[in-house]
Amino acid sequence: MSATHSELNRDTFLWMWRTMSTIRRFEEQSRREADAGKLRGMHSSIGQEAVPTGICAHLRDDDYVLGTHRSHHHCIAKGVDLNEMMAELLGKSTGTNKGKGGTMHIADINKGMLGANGVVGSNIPVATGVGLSAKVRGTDQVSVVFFGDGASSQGVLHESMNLASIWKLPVLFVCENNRYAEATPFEFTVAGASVANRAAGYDMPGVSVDGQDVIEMHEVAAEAVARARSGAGPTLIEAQTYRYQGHFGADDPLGYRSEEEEAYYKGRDCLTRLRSYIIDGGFADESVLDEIDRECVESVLAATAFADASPFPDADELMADVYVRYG
Ligand SMILES: Cc1ncc(C[n+]2csc(CCOP(=O)(O)OP(=O)(O)O)c2C)c(N)n1
Ligand SMILES: [Mg+2]
Repeated sequence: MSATHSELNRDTFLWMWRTMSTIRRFEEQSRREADAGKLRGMHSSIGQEAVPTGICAHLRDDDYVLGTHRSHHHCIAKGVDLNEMMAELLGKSTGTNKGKGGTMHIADINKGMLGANGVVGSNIPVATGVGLSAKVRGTDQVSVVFFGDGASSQGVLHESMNLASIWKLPVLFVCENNRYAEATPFEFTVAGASVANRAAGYDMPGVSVDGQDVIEMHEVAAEAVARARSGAGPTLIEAQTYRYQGHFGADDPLGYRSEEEEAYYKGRDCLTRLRSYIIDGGFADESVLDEIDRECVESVLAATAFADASPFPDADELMADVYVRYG
C-alpha cells in the first residue's frame, strides 16, 4: 500500500470500490448505448475513476461539485441517481434535467452536483463564486471544480485562483491531467510541464498526485477539504491520470498516442490497484469485491431499463426550463 490514512477503514474501502466499479460499469454501458446510436458524443471517464472517488469520499451532500464535458464519474462519485443519469443520457423526461441536458449537462442540485459543462473552463469561475457564496453565508461548505489539462491554460483559472486565494475561499481546484486535450499532448500546451506548480503564483498549496491511486487521492483530498472547511483557503490538485478511450468515442486514440504508452497507464489501472490494496490489507476478500461488482452491473442494467422505458419529453415542454430563447 503506497499510502495510508486513518479514515481508511473497511467501510471507506468498500465505498470506494463500489463507486469506482459503478463508474466503470456505467461508462461501459454508456459506450454500448452510444454505439447503438442512442446518444451522441459520449466522453468516457474510464481510467479516471479514482480522481473524483478519492475527493468525494470527503464531501457531504451539501458540498458542491462542478464538472466538465467528461463528468459521468464526477456525478456518480457525488451520489447522483443512476436511473436519472442514464435517462438523461438518452434524452428521456425522467432524466436529471428532464432529458434536455444530455451527457454533458447532468446536474442534481439536491446532491450538490451543480452541473457537468460542455464549455471548457467555464465551470471554474462558477465554482469560485459558489465558494464565495458559502463564505458569505457563513457555512462550512466546500466547492470542488474538476477540469482538464487543456482547461488549465484558460485565463479564467488564473483569475479564479487569484481571487480564491485573496479571499480564502473554500475551493478545491482539481485538474485531471489525462495527458491530452482532444489529440493535443499536455507537453505541447503547458509551460513548465506542471499544473500544480502554478499554485505557487497564487500563494496556495499545489499538489501533484498519482490520480490512478485512489488512496493517494483520498489522502491529498483529506487535507485540501479540511483546509477549505476551516476557512484557510483553496488548494490546487493536479491528478496524474489517463483516459483509456478516445476523446469522445468515435476518434481513435492510437492515431496520436502509442500502444506502449496506453499499456503503461493501463498497467497502473486504478481499480486493479484498489482491489489489491483491499485484499492485501485484509479489508475484504475476492468474493466480497466480486459480489459488489455484480451489484454494480445490475444497477447499471436496471438504470438502462428505466431509461429505455421512460418517455421522451413532450413537444410542449420544449421551451420550459430554458433560459435563453432565440427570436
Ligand atoms: C471554450 C471551449 N473551447 C473548445 C472546446 C472544444 N473542446 C471540447 S473538449 C476539449 C479538450 C479539453 O481537454 P481537457 O481540458 O484536457 O479535458 P479532457 O477532454 O482531457 O477531459 C476541447 C478543446 C470547448 N468545448 N469549449
Ligand atoms: Mg485532458
